Amino acid sequence: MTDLMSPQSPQTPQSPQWWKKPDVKKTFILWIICTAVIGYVGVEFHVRNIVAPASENMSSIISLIRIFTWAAAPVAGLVTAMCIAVLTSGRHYGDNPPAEAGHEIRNSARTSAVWIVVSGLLCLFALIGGLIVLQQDNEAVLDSKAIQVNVVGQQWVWNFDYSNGARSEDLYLPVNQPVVFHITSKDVKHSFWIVQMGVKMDANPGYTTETAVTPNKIGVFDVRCAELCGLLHAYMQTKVHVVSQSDYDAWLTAHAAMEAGA
Ligand SMILES: [Cu+2]
Repeated sequence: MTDLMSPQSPQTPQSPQWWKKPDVKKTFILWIICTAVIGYVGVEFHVRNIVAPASENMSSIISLIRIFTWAAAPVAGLVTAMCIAVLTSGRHYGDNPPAEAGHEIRNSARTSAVWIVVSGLLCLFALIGGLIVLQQDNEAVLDSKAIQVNVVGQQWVWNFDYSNGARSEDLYLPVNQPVVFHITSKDVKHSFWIVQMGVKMDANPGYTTETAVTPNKIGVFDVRCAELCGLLHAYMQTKVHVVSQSDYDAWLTAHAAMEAGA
């Protein structure tokens, strides 16, 4: 175990093994406590304040945030525990080094290797978990039966065009039907965001981006712009009405007739 110590400060035979040292024990106990507190607070106060999901995508995103919060908690917990341990013990005043210096781990190849491998695995876990959830959004883009809606952002409104000619500044969608959004902008960059459905996609001038979702709850939800786009960006919002298939059909027919008559 002496390889975890600095080569310049070999242990005397009387020294306890490193994990038996009081400051290591203290840090370990603080680590457990900090991890539990950070994980609990992160999940309870952050994840539970996220809006109620109105699509499978949003449910997956919330689960993912919960898992990531607990995966990150031991890392944040260890850093916090070490800070508390260092600030509360072994404080030294004066010009000379403290008598018991020699706990440094920076020269330990094993500690560095463990930390690099653990960090790498956590990053890989976050990447793969994120990609799996993102992929769920994109599956509906390939669904040939999906409803197609053109979304146009401009300072500072959203416009929605349907394939039968209906147009609206409010979005209407039937429940449990996949929808593909073809998103663009007339002026500057915007970001099309359906808060409760986990949909957020850039709206770029001269370019069409696509994303998809299947709303799974009847109700009225929020559409916002998520990209600072000018003076009234904060007011660039509207509603999405998720309704039954028959209500949707009636709305769509009526709005197409209105446009044809206009
Ligand atoms: Cu905006």
